[in-house]
Amino acid sequence: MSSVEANFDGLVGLTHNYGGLSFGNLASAKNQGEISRPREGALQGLAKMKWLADAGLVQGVLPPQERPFLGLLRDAGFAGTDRTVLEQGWKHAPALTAASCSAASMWAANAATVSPSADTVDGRMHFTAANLSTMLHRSIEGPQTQRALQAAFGDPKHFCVHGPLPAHSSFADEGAANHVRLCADHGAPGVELFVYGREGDETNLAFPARQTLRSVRSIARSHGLDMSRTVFARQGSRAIEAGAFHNDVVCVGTRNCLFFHETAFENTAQVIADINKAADGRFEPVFVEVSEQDVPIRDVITSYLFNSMLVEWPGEARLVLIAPAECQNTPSVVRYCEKLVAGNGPIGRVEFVDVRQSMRNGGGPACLRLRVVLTEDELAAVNPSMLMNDQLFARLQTWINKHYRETLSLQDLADPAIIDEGRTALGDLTGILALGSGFYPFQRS
Ligand code: SUG
Repeated sequence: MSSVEANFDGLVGLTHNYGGLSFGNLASAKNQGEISRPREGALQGLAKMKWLADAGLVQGVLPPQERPFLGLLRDAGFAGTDRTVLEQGWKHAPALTAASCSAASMWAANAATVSPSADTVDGRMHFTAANLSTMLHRSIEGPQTQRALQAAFGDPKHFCVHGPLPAHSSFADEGAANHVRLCADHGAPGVELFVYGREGDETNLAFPARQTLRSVRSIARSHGLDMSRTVFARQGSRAIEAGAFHNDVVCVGTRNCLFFHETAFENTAQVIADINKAADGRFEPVFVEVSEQDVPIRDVITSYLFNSMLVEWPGEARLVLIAPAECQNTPSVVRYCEKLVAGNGPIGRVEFVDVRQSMRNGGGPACLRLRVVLTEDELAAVNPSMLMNDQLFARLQTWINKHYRETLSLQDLADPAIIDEGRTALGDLTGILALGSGFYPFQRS
């Protein structure tokens, strides 16, 4: 049966802002306190989805979460009406309250780790919602992400959605951003590559390593993966210290192609040997390694070259790299891309996409999407209201233009009006995406 690699993108949330909340993410730190443009950000993300859907790729939509998330402030002891909780939060615990307002769930590559049914022992697709336990503002996403995945992939005959791993540092998990799947064909059994920055509790780098070996081993076990086709690789400490807080900032892969920077792994030769061994007899992996000499790691981080989507474009023999527009401003990257497509390797074209609002928080085109390989039967079992088409595009465009603020400063987030503004918008979205009753916290209280 033929399978496709679908992309499910997170919609940029109503409170998209530059809080400077992600230590080790250089763009987040650099743009702290800037005024954001939520409407523009959401429309940029939507345009990317529409473009790929129009090209014939299967494209899904994941809903933003309710923000501010007053549950966090209530857990921290603030009480009273919703308005009082937010006001008191800003007055007495501003950092915590800023975290409760973050729209970071838009970066769907961090929503979950996904193992297609061709790889799992029970023949179902497995998802593990990420606990995102390293960053406070992201640690509140997991349970609602699980609900969103359940809304999209609710049929237990085909899908199994696991809850987040335990919320302890040794189980730190940031989802598919540290996971790559290589294969001969999407529907064939593949090699799953899990990348971790530390084994468990140790903290030995200047910036946090957000994924652990304990977490990825746990996920591989619960997804029922064949260990002979599973590779665990340590992320390069040089890359983490240069600002590659997720592996997908230095590496992307699809089909039989792994495209990565020379600093991506602690021991590149070992990773290549392990992947070759795991793929043996099934497919011939192709490794496209970019040297420090061609593109220095600092240019990798500013341009986000590797936070590109590597896709099979309908009708094209070679893969297409969908890179952030910022790549066009980095001479070493421009030169490299010209050389890349002029060669006869697996990548035949580079396209640039404008997701600047997200990029300024360290989220490129690949961060915004979660890849889900679907057989025809599985695709038929997905919630159809969450799949992009002309009608959904038009409805979401109208919804964004109606509800999103044009600009947002950190002070604006202290205005209690944003609570109801958000709820009204998400109430409408619940209907548009057919998310079911009691989907959002405010709909359950
Ligand atoms: O977790 N930025 C996100 C960016 C996530 C990018 N995802 C992948 N690489 N897959 C993060 O660091 C910034 C929020 C702020 O500073 O307001 C933030 O959370």
